[in-house]
Amino acid sequence: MTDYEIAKKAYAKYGVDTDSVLQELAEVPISIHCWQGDDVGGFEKPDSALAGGGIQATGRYPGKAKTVAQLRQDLEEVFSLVPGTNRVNLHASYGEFGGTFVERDQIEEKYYKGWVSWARENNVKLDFNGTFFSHPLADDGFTLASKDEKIRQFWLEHEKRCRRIAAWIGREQGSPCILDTWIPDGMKNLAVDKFGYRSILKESLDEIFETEYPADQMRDALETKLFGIGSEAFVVGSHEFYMNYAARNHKMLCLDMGHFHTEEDISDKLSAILLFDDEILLHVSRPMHWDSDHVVLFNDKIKMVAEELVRSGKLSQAHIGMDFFDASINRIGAWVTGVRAMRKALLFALLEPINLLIRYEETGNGYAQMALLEQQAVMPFGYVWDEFCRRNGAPLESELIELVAGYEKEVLGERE
Ligand code: RNT
Ligand code: ZN
Repeated sequence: MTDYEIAKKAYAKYGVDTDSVLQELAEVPISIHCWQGDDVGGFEKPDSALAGGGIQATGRYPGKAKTVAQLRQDLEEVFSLVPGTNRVNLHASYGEFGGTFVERDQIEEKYYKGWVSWARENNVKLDFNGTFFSHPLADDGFTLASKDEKIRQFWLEHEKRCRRIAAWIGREQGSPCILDTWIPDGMKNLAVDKFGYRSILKESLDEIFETEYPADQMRDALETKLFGIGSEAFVVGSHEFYMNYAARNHKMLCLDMGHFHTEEDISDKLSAILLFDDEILLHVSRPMHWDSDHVVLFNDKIKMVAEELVRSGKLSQAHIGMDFFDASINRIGAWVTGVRAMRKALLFALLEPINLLIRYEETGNGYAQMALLEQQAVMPFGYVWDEFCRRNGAPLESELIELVAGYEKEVLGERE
């Protein structure tokens, strides 16, 4: 018997069919964020770098992608190292601007044409994000909620164009492009007119969503946040703000795992939100003490999120996007480990004997429910994961270090 056959038998004892789980898992899309490859720099200027907005990439590991071509090459390497269906999540600042500076309120479809063709060649679909940071007009901490009408108009125009571009991408690729909107708006010190700023943001959103796009072209997600560096005292787009806005306006919420109090259980929010909203976008991240955007690992928090999506039967209504950026280690390795961790968590969740667990729970057999959950950790999960990698043409866990080192030597090492 092969390792996989042993595992298949072990799970079958609990009524879980590993073959059909592997099939289902392969089809769940994970949207790979482009910004792990260049520390959220983008390509607006030759020396574009992440600035402001309360997010930070730390580290100076060599080999970062400095051109669109390099970033694509790195993403292709990532595709070869992660099993399952991938999408790619682009930020507006990653357009191909052809050597000239294009203001954010002037972006157009044509700057993303190259990405659409590249995505087609690589058999991936694209998602999109407006870029509301690393810009002088975001420097005073407000964009769509700004009391400066000129600043607000600038960002309104940016967002309207992002939605139009997302819809165009969706049409081109025959799959809805998820547009995530995260704005940094907030205050470092005491905020007095909170109601005023939130009213302005609501007004801006209402204006933005006046234009409707078909759901098979693009869908909007609004990303909530607790605080950022420089917005410790007040964030306009808080969880409550967007949760209400999304539910009343049929928009999606984006829950970033780093955007809550560190002890909050993100997984517990899903059933409450998905009961009222049709869909959700996740930004899967690993906050360490704060919204630090560490590489996602196969840990309890991520397993709990995956379990909740599977147990609730809402997996297909969740759009899974990754959001982390670590500049202190090999960036390809960081990407690969994070995306594979998410995929592993989904596999772990799909392998649970859910019906049996529910039966124990319903019949008041709390101990059996607990013991069966505990048993999941010692089931031959690794054999099933290896088989998934094999079936999807990706390397095994044990092969990764060498492959990432090889790419570093051959490709990253050649970049100055
Ligand atoms: C910031 C948000 C946002 C960004 C990306 C780059 O706190 O998480 O999603 O990380 O847009
Ligand atoms: Zn995020």
